Amino acid sequence: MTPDLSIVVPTYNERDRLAELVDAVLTAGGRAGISIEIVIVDDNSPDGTGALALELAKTRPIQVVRRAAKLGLGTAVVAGFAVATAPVVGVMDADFSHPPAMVPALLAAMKATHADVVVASRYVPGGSTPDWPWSRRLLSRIGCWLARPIAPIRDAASGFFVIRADLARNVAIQAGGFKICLELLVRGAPNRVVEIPYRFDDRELGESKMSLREAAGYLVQLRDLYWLRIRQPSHRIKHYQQLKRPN
Ligand SMILES: Nc1nc2c(ncn2[C@@H]2O[C@H](COP(=O)(O)OP(=O)(O)OP(=O)(O)O)[C@@H](O)[C@H]2O)c(=O)[nH]1
Ligand SMILES: [Mg+2]
Repeated sequence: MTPDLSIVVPTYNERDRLAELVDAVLTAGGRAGISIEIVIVDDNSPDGTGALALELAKTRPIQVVRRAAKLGLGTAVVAGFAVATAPVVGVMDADFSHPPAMVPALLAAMKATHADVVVASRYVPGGSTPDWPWSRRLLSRIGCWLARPIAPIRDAASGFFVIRADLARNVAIQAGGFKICLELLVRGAPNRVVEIPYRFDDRELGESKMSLREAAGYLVQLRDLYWLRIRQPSHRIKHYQQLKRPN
């Protein structure tokens, strides 16, 4: 039977909490009456996450994609979308930054609003990043603000979203485009996009892993996407809506 939603979880050294995450997502789906397939994409994690994922897949609706080396978050998501079987696909982190209980709400919002993409957002009213130091908040805000002219949503750098599977697969995501949501919004130009607030819970307090290299990669991605928009000015999101935090 086709699941309602395939959620891609890229993993690199996530052994400690992966089983807990999988159960939390599936339980949330069960409560909401939706069937969820989880697609774990592991990049040969040294801690054995891949083997654990295969073990979990024996008894749960999980597909496992194992890649030979750490090839990056962006390409992991694309690999997950490629094998997903549901008509709607999504992405979330494995480290509980993204609340598993929100997953059904994203799908429900998609159904209710006929959206093509629903983005869980830190930056619409009700969203937050309570554990972050001001420096990380500032950098993240600047990053999202820089994307506003090409993707008029508040949290274009979000790593937690759902999208129509056909749309996701139609977009040729560039290798460097590690902010996958932004890549899909600009290259895919979905008709209707909705944002829902959520609270981002950091796995570690304080320290940001944001490196200069990541920041430079993001600027390159932005440059490419701005260029695309200049060449195809009408290729853009038509309808945008913010929703309230689900109860
Ligand atoms: N398959 C795969 N997954 C990755 C890779 N890099 C990160 N991930 C996973 O992608 C998700 C997000 O990565 P994180 O390391 O949490 O990134 P972050 O949230 O910016 O950093 P933290 O502040 O440490 O949480 C997690 O589930 C990671 O395990 C990669 O190269 N390959
Ligand atoms: Mg994280």
